[in-house]
Amino acid sequence: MFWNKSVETMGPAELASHQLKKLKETVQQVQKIPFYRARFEEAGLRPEAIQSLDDLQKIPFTKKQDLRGGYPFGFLAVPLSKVVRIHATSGTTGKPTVVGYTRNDLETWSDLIARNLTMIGLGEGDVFQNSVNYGLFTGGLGLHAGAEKAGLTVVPAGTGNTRRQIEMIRDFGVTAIHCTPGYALHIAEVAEEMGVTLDSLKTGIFGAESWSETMRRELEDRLELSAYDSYGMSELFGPGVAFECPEKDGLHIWHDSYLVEIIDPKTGEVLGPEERGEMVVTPLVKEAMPLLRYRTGDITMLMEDGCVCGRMKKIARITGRSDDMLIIRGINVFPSQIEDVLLGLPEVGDQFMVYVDRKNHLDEMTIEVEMSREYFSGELQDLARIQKRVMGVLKDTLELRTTVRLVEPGSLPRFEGKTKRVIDRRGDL
Ligand code: ADP
Ligand code: K
Ligand code: ZN
Repeated sequence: MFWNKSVETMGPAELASHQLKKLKETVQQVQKIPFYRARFEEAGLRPEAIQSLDDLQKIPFTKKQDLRGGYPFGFLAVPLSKVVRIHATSGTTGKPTVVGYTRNDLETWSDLIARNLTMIGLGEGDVFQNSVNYGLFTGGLGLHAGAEKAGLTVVPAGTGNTRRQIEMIRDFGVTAIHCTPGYALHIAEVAEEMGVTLDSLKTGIFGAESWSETMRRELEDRLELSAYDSYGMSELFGPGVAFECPEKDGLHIWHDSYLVEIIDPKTGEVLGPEERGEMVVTPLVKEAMPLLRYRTGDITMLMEDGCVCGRMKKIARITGRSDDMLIIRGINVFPSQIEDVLLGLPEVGDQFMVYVDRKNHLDEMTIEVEMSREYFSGELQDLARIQKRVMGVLKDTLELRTTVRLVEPGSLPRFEGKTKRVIDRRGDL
């Protein structure tokens, strides 16, 4: 099922000419922003110099820092009176960035989300619980509007009161849910405590943070649903940028709306398909806040092969952010790798916290992890054996020695929104 078949399955030649036309329009649109006029001038670049898709590479990158410099409305290409909504990033990596939408932008955005929902078979007849924050976070109102457009019955649950969330799923016969993967796990945990099952629930849409295949299996088993990865970011409207189809092998990214490049985050060099690096996106459809070559910080690659569903080329699942990668004694570690290891060990639960310290000029990583209830005997020798085993498996996977501290089930924080598992104390004195 397609929302807009001719666009979603556009062939390469048609796509390229469409992209070039939209790119030229975008280059014109950004000239209304003083930052970009200055940028073009500094680079000795005239907007008319962009005549092919390759010319894109003449344009300097735009970084999150640049947007921060324009806080709050410096990147609007339209008067504030034409902006009908404002959102902001969750500020995972510092001060939030404000984004604005014209009426057209909201239509374009909800249309992209409707494509995604239709792609995984959702539509009229589905009851959709949107269990994310409805404030400035784009996931609330964003998914909400897209789901209404696609004809779903929307339950704007927001976050919090997990028992009530579970009652709503059961009472309303909810068939699909959207939340962070971390919160989904918590819902599973609470449903198990309540001794109830969520039989109506068939589809889970999980995003806003990176999660692994192991986590997918865990969520699919415990909630008995089919779990899909959803990717987006506020600067690119919000959720709806890329989404898994039922193949669950990479995410379709909408190339008619987003021009994608993958670069080496250190050198800025553009990489080829199947080469992993930082994704740089030029949105082609934004009116209020157009951007050129925006550095997302997210690590992925463009996949070479097409998909059996016939839609546009995919990107691989995001393995992390170039800036949430930890460097511990010179070794790159993504929190998702730790999560993957812990999910594979029945002795421990799914919740963990990572602390990084510097002692005698050496980085030390300490991982607090909850025991799983079945293995929590309280016997000291059991604890020591499990601790040793977890440290051993982590060492084999990360190629790094860590300290593991086992804590009681249920004692670590749960997150309703984005998970914050890493506390890096190396900068603190
Ligand atoms: P912030 O950058 O402050 O977190 P956003 O709420 O806009 O603000 O979050 C966008 C970011 O969330 C993305 O750049 C990406 O790092 C992360 N993200 C969103 N969806 C996914 C996903 N499905 N997989 C991995 N990371 C994701
Ligand atoms: K179910
Ligand atoms: Zn597909």
